[in-house]
Amino acid sequence: VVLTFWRWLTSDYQPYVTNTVDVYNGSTWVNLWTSPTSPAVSDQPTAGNGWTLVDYNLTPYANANLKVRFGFTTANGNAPSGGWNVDDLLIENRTFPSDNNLCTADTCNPLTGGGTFTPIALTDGDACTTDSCDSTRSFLHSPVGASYMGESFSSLAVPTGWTAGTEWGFGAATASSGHNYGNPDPAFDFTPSSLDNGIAGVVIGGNAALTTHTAYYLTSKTVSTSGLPSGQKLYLTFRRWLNSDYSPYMVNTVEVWNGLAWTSVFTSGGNPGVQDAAWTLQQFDISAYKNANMQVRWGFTGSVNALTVSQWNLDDVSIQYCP
Ligand SMILES: [Ca+2]
Ligand SMILES: [Ca+2]
Repeated sequence: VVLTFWRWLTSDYQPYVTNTVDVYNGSTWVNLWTSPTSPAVSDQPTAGNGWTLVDYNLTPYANANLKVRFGFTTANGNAPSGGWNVDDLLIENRTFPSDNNLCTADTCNPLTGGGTFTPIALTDGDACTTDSCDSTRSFLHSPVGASYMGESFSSLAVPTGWTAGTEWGFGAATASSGHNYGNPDPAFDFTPSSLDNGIAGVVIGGNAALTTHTAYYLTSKTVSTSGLPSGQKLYLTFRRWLNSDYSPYMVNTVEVWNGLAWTSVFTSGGNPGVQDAAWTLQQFDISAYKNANMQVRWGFTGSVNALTVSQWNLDDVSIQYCP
């Protein structure tokens, strides 16, 4: 069973506008397609117009009351530019081409019936991991070198050895609202193929309190990295989704315990503040700080005069060496 329609869609990207195509499977709506965080959807004129032929395999959802719907959301007051146009919608019984490989995206050309099998992008953008895909479409990002610490926050509770200061917590990623600067907290974690959605963050699903304070810290467990082979590089890697006022209203830091003192590897600066709208890869060479009691901490200061912001979200923290 194949859904085919012609689409002419021009739209801002997430989180400003989210476009969806859903199918009703008899008991609930199932998402077939969600427009990306980047780039924006812009069906370009080809052959004289911008109509784009798209199709989806509905076979897994076949039922006595099948229907489809098209949706869009808006946020931050941004209106969709143009938005949806749909024509010649067709749901038909047709053999859908498949290469039986879950690591490729299968599409069908309704004009020819032929299939196109496009490998799904695997990379996580981290040169210190090898990226692979297995038959269940589980994306695996394995450290190239030895890993001293790997934390995906899947327990939704305080990981052993970690400590959370005021406003810091652990749990399932939850979209926030009510901020007046930057972007909301993410609705999903970063960890590939995880269903737990576990992250660490400052008021997960909400905004930092408007109080004046010195840094509140999230502090990792202690690991010994003194065995790092001479000449090898040691990296602190994590995913960041941070939205913050700028200095002096709010200062964000990442520090590493070098055995004697906390050493700064990141300090946020002046205007503009950090405004992440996606999980961003953060990687720091901490080879110089290897020691028997290495720790990492993330901090933020606050002010009664600060803007209302969603603040730190963290996922997939690792300390590893990458030859
Ligand atoms: Ca996670
Ligand atoms: Ca938050």
